[in-house]
Amino acid sequence: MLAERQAGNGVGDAASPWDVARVREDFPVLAQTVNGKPLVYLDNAASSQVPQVVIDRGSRYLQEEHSNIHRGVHYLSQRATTAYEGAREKVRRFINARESRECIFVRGCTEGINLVMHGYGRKFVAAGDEIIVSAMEHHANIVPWQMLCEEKGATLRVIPMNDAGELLLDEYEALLNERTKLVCVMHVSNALGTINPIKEIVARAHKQGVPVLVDGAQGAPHLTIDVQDLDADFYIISGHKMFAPTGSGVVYGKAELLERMNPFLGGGDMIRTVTFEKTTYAGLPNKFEAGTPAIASQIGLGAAIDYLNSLDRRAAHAYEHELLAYATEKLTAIEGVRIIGTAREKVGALSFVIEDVHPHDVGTILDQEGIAVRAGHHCAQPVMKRFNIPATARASFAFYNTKEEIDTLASAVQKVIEVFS
Ligand code: C6P
Repeated sequence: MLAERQAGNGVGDAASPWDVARVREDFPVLAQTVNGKPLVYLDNAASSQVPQVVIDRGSRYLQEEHSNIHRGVHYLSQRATTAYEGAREKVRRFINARESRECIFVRGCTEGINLVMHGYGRKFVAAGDEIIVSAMEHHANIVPWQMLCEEKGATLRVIPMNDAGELLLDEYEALLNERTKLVCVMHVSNALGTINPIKEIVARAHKQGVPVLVDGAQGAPHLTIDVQDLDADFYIISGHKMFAPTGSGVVYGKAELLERMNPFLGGGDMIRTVTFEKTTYAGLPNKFEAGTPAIASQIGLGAAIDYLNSLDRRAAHAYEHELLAYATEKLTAIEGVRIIGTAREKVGALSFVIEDVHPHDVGTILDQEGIAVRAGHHCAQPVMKRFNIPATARASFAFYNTKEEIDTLASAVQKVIEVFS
């Protein structure tokens, strides 16, 4: 049941009213027509939209502050550095990390997971070791670990899931052993919408002394994240899925782990001293931020966090749950539609297939109606294989979507069925 929420999953229970019409005014992109119809943007799991305040913050940086950080004594460089480091502190508070140096800026979740693979995995994983991932992972949380296993002669183990798209925790427990070096699990599934019981997953791994990486790409936009409460060792975020520009993202890592890791990229700004004989590295977080970073994007992420903090986030989360429940009810009622992913704990994404219609055709017809959904395997091919389907159509929601938009989606899905019948 969507209403039955697990303790510690970060979903709000607030019942305070959500003024969606007001919130929509913050997102200029939503007020347009596509193919002559009002845009219905239901592809938020791929990239969410950006509010005007974030756009304005990016413009102000480019108009008044654009400069390189950490390098100049001049006025602009200092302003840019202050804004960039200010964004890091905003991230720290947003996820409740102990220290801002535990928040490493990266371009997104894919880069973040690769950073941990190179920095932690290549140093601490050896032949015969095991890494555990789950059956519902995005390719970004499979492929880097597979590459590492191939390089080191280690083995990838997979936590299976049931037909609803829920991980089997007893099977997970049975996979943990003295060879396990890392557990890598997503917080929320982009393909199924499942909210995984991360606190429990972390606790079971820690009992065996195994660190846990959480792919938070779909968790951070919909749940309240407290990395200390979850006790996650790494928590990875993509900014463009939480109302910030592309090119922004974060690797949270516990300081003691980050300090023991190797750097990822080598170059400027991540060093203390360089000679041809030897380089010594800077402290956290600079050790992991070689070269000029995406300054404008990360400042934008800081502005997106300010924006989120200006909202009643418990009400936003509750409203998103309401949308998902409403959409589930509407689509389930249509004959020929099957929902893929029926976990008790879900947020954000609703995947579905229509009998005898390829999801790409669904996506194309919906687009003609001005509705943006994603059709495909969602970079989760093993999930498609598990459910024995080539692909799904996926509607994914944000707090600016409306029940009227879901009605439009349901009518368009009905139309698709008529076209193909
Ligand atoms: N999922 C989707 O439409 P990047 O692309 O690096 O910002 O994020 C990768 C990523 C990692 N983990 C999860 C759970 C994700 O959902 C994504 C991105 C998008 O579902 C694009 S494939």
